[in-house]
Amino acid sequence: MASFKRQTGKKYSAKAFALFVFFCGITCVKADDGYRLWLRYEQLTKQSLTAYRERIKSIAVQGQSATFDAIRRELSSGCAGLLGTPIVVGDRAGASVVVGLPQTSPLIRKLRWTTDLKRLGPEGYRIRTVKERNRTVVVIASSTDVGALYGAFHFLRLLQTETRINDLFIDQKPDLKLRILDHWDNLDGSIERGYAGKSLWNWAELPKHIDPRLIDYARANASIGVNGAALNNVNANAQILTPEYLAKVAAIANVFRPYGIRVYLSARFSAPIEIGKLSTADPLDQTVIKWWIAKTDEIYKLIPDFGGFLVKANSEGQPGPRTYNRTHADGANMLAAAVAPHKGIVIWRAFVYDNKPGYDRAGAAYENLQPFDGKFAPNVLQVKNGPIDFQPREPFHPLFGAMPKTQMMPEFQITQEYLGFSNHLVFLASMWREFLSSDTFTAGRDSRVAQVVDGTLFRQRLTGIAGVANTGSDRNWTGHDMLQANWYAFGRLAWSVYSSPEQIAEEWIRMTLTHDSNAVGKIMKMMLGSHEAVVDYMTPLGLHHLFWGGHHYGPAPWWDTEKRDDWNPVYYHKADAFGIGFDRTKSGSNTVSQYHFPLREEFSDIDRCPEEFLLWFHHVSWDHKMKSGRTLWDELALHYQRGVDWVRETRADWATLAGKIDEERYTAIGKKLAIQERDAVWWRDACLLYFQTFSKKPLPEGVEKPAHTLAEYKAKALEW
Ligand code: GCW
Repeated sequence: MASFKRQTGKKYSAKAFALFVFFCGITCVKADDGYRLWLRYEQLTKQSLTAYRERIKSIAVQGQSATFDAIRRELSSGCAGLLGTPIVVGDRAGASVVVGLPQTSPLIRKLRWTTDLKRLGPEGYRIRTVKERNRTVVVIASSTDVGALYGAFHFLRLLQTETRINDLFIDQKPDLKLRILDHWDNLDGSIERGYAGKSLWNWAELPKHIDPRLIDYARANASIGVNGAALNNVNANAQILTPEYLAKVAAIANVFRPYGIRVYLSARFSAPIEIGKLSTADPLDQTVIKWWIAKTDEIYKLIPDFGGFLVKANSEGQPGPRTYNRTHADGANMLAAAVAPHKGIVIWRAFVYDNKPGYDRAGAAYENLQPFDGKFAPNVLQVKNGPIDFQPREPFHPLFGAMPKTQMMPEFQITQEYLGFSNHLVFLASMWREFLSSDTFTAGRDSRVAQVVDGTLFRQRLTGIAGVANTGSDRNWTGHDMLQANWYAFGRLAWSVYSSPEQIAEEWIRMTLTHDSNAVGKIMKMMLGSHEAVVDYMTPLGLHHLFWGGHHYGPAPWWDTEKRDDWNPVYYHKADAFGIGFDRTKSGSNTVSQYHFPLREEFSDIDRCPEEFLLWFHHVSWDHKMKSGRTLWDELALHYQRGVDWVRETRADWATLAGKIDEERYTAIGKKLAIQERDAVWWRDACLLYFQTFSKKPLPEGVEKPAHTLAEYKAKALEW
């Protein structure tokens, strides 16, 4: 009889070993390094297995293309894994799941869905349970290969989340056309504001060697509907546009194509000088215009479905049309003309803020761009969600709702430059939901940002959204296992701008972490409370930009040494003996006027301004009476404490999940939560000690005594 030996030398029978393995399968959860993201395809729980095995006996994927091959691979590995038994995936009629297009599948043709599928657009799909000659068949249909791929991923998601598939009746199409990840990846492999390792693009080895990881990146994106990737940093290096690099970019595009992902490139405005040897990059200069046309043609020869250019111009030292006394519209339109014959687009960033004495950075993008409403060729203006810069909480950017004749797409930051890098658990869907649900009042009540963005309000043709990626070469992609949820949430919200953070969180947890309902509930609570908590312990009540200069990790509200005022926290909080906050009303910078009536009036009125934005719009006395009846000072201190308390409770909740999640990720997430607690305490203490030098008031009851002195917090940055 076969036997295996333990170190003790004692012998055990194979039967005992089998039993041991069996019980392990029940009681402990297999180690997981997080690489598979939400596409783990681990065997499901017993209840759903029986039903699914009954329903899914064989799968027919009817279509021939690289995309259909991808569908076959995904359904075969997905279903085999989830159902714990190999499933035949072929193209034969009679299968219990059929995937295809009217032109590739006799069954789908017979169902006469062609018109409906057209209506769902090139990326839409239909999933239905239909009766076919006394059999029940799940049909996944689309008018395009990529639509079918999205449908296949949707079907897998239903299984992964253990949803009933007996009577499916699903029609889906994306709310937005462009769903793009912006990578701030440099050509040397580093990532600006990246906290999960190096770039996923291995430029040195490309185009010869294709890292198989690129396929997994594409799969993950396709599974959530992301259909574009801007590969390089917006602080761009013109080298990316040289033939040498374009060949590498083309190799990446070839990997992404079957998954419906187009590549975009950040274009450096001065490229005609740097790599074209011209003496100018003036957008109205004929040689410059010709250079961009030739360059664009060259790109499209290599990459026929190239998405287009993303441009950061005249911002933070980047070159742009203003360098030549031309307008943003001049610059954007020149590039748009070059890509137009190829159906490419130009995404022009609105992150522009010149530093003039006495100005308010929050109003700068509006001042620079709003006057050009209607003057942009069919470009897309990419606007950050808030008027400053990806702060833990900002009011929505006033440009949404102020440029009805311009196509606009929001830019989110999935990577957490100002939210604790890849150390802090912050589920960003809550923040994005808040932004999308904000009412701009631009065409009366209920003119929500989401309606501006999805084109229902101003009928823009090109709709979209971008997110600065949080991915990198770390084995688990995002540094912190839980932050994979933000990549996931970005895609899901981009597909469906009205979906709820609750639904997204639950889906993601069930697909990624556990099916145990009790554990799912606890983790949802953590995720859904996390954004408010980070705002509490970093920048409550409308405070913003209190970050240590340069890296933006820990607090430094005292920071006052940057050459530009608006890079210094003191510029933003303006704490003094009277109070704290930035007056953006008429008595101050008046940038509140960039919002519409009656929101403008509400924000302007210290008594009606939502407290979460109080110090964003007002300079408020320390003694100001808050809604709670407490003074501003006490309330501020209690918010900081509340943020710390939340992290502690979350750690305690996490401790109860031992055994529910595999050991590897359970431990890794636990370690990150410990860092988050250390940091939350540090934020609270550093900020309160510093603000106390102005308020001169004691900490209210319930707020812990700081662990160190202000001098100690000032002496050394919080390390990550
Ligand atoms: O948030 C700021 C970052 C810069 C970034 C810039 C931008 C890519 O600190 O690192 O540059 O925004 O969005 O252009």
